[in-house]
Amino acid sequence: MTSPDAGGHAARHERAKRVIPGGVNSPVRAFQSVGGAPIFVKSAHGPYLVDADGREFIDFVCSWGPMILGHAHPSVIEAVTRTAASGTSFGACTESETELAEMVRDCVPSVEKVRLVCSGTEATMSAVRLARGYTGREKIVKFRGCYHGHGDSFLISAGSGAMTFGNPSSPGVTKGSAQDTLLAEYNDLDSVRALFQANADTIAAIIVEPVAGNMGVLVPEPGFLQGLRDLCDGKRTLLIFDEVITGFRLGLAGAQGFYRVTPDLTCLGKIMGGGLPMAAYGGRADIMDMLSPVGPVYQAGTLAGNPLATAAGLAQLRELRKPGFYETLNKRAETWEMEMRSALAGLKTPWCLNRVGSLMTVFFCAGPVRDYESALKADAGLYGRFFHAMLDQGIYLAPSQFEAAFLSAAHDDGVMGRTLEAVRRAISRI
Ligand code: HOZ
Repeated sequence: MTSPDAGGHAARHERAKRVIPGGVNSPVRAFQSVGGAPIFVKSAHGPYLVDADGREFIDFVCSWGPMILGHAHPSVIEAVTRTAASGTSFGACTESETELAEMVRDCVPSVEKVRLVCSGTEATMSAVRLARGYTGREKIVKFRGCYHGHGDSFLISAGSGAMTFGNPSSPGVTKGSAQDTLLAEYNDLDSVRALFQANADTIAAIIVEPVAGNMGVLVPEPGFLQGLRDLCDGKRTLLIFDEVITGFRLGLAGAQGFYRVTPDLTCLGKIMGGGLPMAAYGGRADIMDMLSPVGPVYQAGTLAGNPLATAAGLAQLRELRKPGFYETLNKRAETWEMEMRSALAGLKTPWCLNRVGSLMTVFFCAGPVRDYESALKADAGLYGRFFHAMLDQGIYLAPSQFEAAFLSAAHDDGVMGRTLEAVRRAISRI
């Protein structure tokens, strides 16, 4: 099945493919696992994307998370345009960087010091290098199906596009990198314990998405995150929370506030940049002060703390700090889940819905979906048919089974009502 205006997008995609590998600058955009040509976006406002033919879609991708206020929020746009008029990059210090760092520290209690970078990938790569420098150890533990960006250490049994396209471990990653990454199973503390037993005193860090968001949404089972904390304690192993998705999404203090587990280092991105390239990693001051120029662990960036991204991030975080923001968003997400469950009740084949806060995935398989293996049981072909049945009705979902749906503050009752009607029609067709 293809969307009605696939012709125009197919031509645009063909043109893009002649100069860009696969016609995309990030693989999950390519629609490869759902079929058809990707839509080309011209603009966006509130909960809507507008494609190059002028067709409007309700957007549940929200740029993969950053657009928690909806697209083109007036405060963010005003901050960016005002700042741009004074120059777009200085490669020198600005007070707004300090202000954003202070805001992150004030919101996320485990963060005493923070370094601003430009992408989630940069944040996770740098956090792992810092953990290695701090501990003097080389190995890290990651979980199968978790995705921490495209750094070499992480493209081993990775989620997101790597999982979607069936290349969870990428060629080009050296054997050396691969052997320093130890693989555990999400929600399985015994698998982590076994790695600690077999690799005593060599593990620099455990890195985990506290709520897995890149093999679809997986909920951490009670005791899992605290169990990781306990395993690290006393072993001089650092616990790194990759909160690139959950940071400022589940609340101002992210998943660590939601589940009350304190990591040593935290990686942030997406929401904290208001849709511009901005990310960060931070944590205990004694660890962060190992970074150059204070300490010997090197990490740098010409555009790090860029004034436009900093202004967008500050503007967005100020909105999120207004009283009641998360209560309203999470309440709406709760209603969304209930209504989705009732709409999906008409589906003849098994399904399983996972939600934490305003992140949700419907897996087309019997539940529970709690780890990589159970996520892989989802019927990606059926998801593809559902995706296109929704796209035909003007609803844009993630073009892969193994991603999250994101709700924004702009997804009001009217928008959600239209979406649920579309879900009912879609499941009668697939
Ligand atoms: N799941 C990915 C980020 N968390 C999707 C974005 C991308 O790879 O382009």
